[in-house]
Amino acid sequence: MKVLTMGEVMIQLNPISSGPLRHVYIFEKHVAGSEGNVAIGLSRLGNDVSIVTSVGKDEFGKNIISVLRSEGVDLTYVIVDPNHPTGVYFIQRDFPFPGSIEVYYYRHNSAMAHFPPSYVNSIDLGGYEVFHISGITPMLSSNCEEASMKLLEKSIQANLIVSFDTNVRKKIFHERSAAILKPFIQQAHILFTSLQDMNFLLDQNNTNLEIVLNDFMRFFKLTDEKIIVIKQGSKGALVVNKGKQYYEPSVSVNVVDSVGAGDAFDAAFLSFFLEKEDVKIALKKAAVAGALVTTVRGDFEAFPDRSEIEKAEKLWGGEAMR
Ligand code: KDG
Repeated sequence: MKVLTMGEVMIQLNPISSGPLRHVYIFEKHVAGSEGNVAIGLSRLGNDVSIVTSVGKDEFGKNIISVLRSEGVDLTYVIVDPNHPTGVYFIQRDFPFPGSIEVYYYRHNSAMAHFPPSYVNSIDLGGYEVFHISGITPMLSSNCEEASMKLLEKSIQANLIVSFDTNVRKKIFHERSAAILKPFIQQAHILFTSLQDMNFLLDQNNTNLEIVLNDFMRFFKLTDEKIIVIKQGSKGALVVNKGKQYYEPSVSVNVVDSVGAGDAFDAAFLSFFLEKEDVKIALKKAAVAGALVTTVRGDFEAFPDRSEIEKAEKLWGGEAMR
């Protein structure tokens, strides 16, 4: 399957200790960013993936390019911007309370934030079957909003399957986010979301998933043709399509770093669903991939290939996977 994705790939500074960042002294450097994580996951599963992104003409940009290249992601549409730096973000863990995870972005002036919308005209969609993007990209800047909207329209015109993850990130989302993301939510064939994301976009806080999903579908005028994948972290995942519901519990593992699990889930679900058109198989593989990436630091490092997913399924098998 040939997939195009668009998003910011950043350098992640991942602390090796917990607590407030002012007292963290040692960070591990990783390459991260939602759509880049999905691209790497899809590539490890044997798909041809290209990413549309922009990095700075700096050491971090070189780092990102070499990681994407070594992971087999096509770099035809990667801009190297001499005037703006590669985006960076830090993770803070277990502060102000145990279990909390907060991210601190240094990306408002990044190369990706300055992505030129006119560049989309030069993207040749010939041969691509799928376009994947998340709500993060249109929210990065007005340039990114315009560019991602143009690429969405171009993908629809070229009859690509559109995959969209709402991916709400409270630090960059705002009161206009629902309006900006509306065309993506409405035109996606496959929509990944969560209870929290739907609540945020509806500007409400309701814990009843069924009610929230109904409200969400009504608000965005979604028909039941859409494949809606609701990720619920350790509570599993639910797919709703044509009046049917499919549920898959999560796999219980020792979580070392949960950041990136949702992207791994998306990549595996997309790859297996579009290959076999079987929601149940795709959900099982996605649950395994999502769990495995949480077992080591970084967003994508532990993303499994096909044989590793099979091994994990055999090892954990049946009830042990619950
Ligand atoms: O899904 C993981 C991403 O959230 C992380 O890598 C950083 O892309 C990122 C973002 O914008 O928060």
